[in-house]
Amino acid sequence: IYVTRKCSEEQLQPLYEIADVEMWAEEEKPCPREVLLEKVTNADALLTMLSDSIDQELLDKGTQLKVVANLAVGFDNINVQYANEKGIVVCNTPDILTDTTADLTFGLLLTSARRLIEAADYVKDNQWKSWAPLLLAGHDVHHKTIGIVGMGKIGQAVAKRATGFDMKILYHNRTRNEEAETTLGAKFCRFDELLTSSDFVVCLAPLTKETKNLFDLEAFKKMKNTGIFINASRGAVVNEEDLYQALVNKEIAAAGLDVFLHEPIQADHPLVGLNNVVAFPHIGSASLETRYSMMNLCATNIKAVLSGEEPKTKVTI
Ligand code: 8YV
Repeated sequence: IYVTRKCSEEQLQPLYEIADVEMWAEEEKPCPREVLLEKVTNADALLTMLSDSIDQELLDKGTQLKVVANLAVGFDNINVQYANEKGIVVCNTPDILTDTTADLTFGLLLTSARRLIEAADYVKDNQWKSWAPLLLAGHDVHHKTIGIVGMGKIGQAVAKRATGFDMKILYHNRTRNEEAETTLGAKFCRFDELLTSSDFVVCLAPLTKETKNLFDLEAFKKMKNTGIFINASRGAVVNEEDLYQALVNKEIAAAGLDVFLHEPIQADHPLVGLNNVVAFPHIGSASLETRYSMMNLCATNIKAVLSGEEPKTKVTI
């Protein structure tokens, strides 16, 4: 079993019980592609992360590969169809990260709206000399309209948090989410209607052919000038150059981003330089409790497949 990032050995214990486990141990550097291409040749299982591209070339080299367990709910880094054609099972980690990711998403929204990072830096940088009525004044969150694009489990958990702030909830999704409508009062609407009517546009849609570059300049221009864009799904749903233009030209007021097109980004990334951008290093599911559960679920899934059993959370497309 090859594990492409340093994981907790305690959480991977189920794997140590059944096979030889090898792990990429350098924390500062992701497993290089050439290493993965070599390791897959005699691996029965891979435990992978989002930045590992599990494509046709790699799957062809894995002649004894039976299972790929991704430490994520998303699986856009894996050619699932090709894996399945080859009889390789793909697993992910849904459900257990829903609330943690929703907490972070709502936190990012609050942080962006109330300028919390700027405020904390203001004190740390010893700039607080006086008080003025509009000093670090942001935007209210309560009683505003949140528009959620992608009303899956995480979207719904964000909507639930929004009810606590007495927000009006709009959503756009491939299919209607009856539960969100009946229990949370969320209102389904067209994408452009959501953009024009929301104070906060929150993207939680998975990356697919349909959602790639969904948020372009045209979309940002439809948003309110006071609107705040939050992205906690995948960087590629956004055209980053268009987002930059929209922020610089004040088409929208601010953005809170946990995800980027090419991760990790560097501090000189144009979006990071903007005062009205809060950038996080893709930490949606990064609580200790949840990351331990995710590692454990990956291990349990791999163990199940290698023992000829059905894994708990298999990806089906
Ligand atoms: C991942 C994520 O855990 O679950 C997802 O889809 O984006 C994160 O929670 C993280 O990116 C590591 O792969």
